[in-house]
Amino acid sequence: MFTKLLIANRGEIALRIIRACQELGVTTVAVYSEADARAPHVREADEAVLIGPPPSSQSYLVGERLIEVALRVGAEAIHPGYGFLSERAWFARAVREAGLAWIGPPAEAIEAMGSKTAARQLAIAAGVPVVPGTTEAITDVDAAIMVAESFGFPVLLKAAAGGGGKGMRIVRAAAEFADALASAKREAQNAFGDDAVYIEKYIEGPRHVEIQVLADAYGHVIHLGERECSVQRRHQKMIEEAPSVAVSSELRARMGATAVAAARAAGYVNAGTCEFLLDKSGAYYFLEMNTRIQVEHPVTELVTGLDLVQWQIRIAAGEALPFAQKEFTPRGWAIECRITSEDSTNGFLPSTGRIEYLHVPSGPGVRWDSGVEAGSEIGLYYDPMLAKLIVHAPTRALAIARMRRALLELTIDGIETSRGFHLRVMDHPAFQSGDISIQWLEQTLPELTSVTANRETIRLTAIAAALLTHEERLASRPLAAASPPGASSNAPLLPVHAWATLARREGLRSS
Ligand code: MV4
Repeated sequence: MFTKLLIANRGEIALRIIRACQELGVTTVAVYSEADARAPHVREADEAVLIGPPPSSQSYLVGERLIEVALRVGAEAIHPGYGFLSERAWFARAVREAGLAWIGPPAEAIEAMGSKTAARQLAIAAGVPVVPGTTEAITDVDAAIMVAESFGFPVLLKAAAGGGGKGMRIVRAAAEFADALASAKREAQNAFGDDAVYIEKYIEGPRHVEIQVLADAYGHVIHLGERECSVQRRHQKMIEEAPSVAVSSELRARMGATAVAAARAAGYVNAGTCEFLLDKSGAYYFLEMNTRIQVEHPVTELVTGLDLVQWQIRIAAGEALPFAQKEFTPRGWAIECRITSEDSTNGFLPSTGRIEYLHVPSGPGVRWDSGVEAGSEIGLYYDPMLAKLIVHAPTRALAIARMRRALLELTIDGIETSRGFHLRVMDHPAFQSGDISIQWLEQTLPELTSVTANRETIRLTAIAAALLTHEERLASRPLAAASPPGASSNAPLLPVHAWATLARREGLRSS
């Protein structure tokens, strides 16, 4: 095992890696930008090194500096987390060439999966089902329209260098093709510096289901079942779960074998994820492979009992996987909500400020993976995800009830967060039935985000706000039971501080 590891990341994933290292007996080195000098990951690591100004282009993305720091402090390995440099093949290669271990797959596997057309070719060669389409970039518009007509509109134009939905255009008829192609190419060029675009048949209303794989350096490749990630907004996942209501044990075995075949074909080592579209008929199509640890890895950890981040480090240190595929069947149900500093009642506008008060939920089956604490300043330099709230319970219905309970326990004061949005999703009948597709969230957003949707909440928060003012007036006196103004005479009485707590939970201040 390594004795010292450098974490080239920040926030919750840096803390997640620190926890894994502490249990493995590995010394940790954090890096941080000037904006993160007081961040929890800096304090929790054994050592921390300042790497530059707040913009990530001058700090967390400066690969050469990170390698230089790792060598200077005597680290033997670099864990990139997710985002930042985690899927840059050149960085993985530079880390290896500096004599350091890379906690991730070989640079060649990152490269192969980074090009969507190369990944499709590799998948096809391995017998992995892909969406009907081309594996070559479009060079001639008329020829491309002929191809589109051969499998029928609607088709989807995708950037070869893409991922994450950038450079994607749905084309519903031949007449729209040329304009859509021009704008897809423009967007791909701006986003990736590569304007290559190819064609896929557009699958309507599918689910996004992904399979977690683990591969060691000795040819053992296993899958750990699926995650359901259909609750997305603008290609940002909001809620993930494991398993998926749409995946039977028979389908899990088939999709799992497919993911293992794709990983083998790419020469994959370490943790990775194969993304699939699962359509209403139960057919599935490989989309791409994510060559990093993913944000949503905890739901798989909870239903398999494995520590995926520890396994990433063990695999990089040369340990062999001691498991057989048949040891894994998901146990119970896990759900994750991404708690972001976004105002869901205001178009998910990023919210900034200081976290004035934080109450973290706990109790049976609750996990809180966070990068922030009371006093943290939330700015605009980095991703708005503050924390992940993850629950585990015996069944999906119990997991939803547990998530609802945990969200009600959570209090974050000082900034707007996605907490209220997640509560409304947990309460939605379609989410509860599991009858959702990748289109569900954006179609349902108006009912999930309108403030007027819940008159009872408004009534209660107005009462609570009034009582907070009252509480301040009575600050020096003992708190007695008080009835909310305007409440009927047989309304239950609550002590003033209970209403104040309610007000805090709704993010209200006494003003
Ligand atoms: C698709 C698709 C429908 N048909 N490909 C979005 C990002 C990238 N990873 C692939 N994406 C999609 N590819 C075909 N042929 C629909 C999407 C898609 C999507 C996929 C997963 C989760 C959310 C999504 C939201 C919109 C579109």
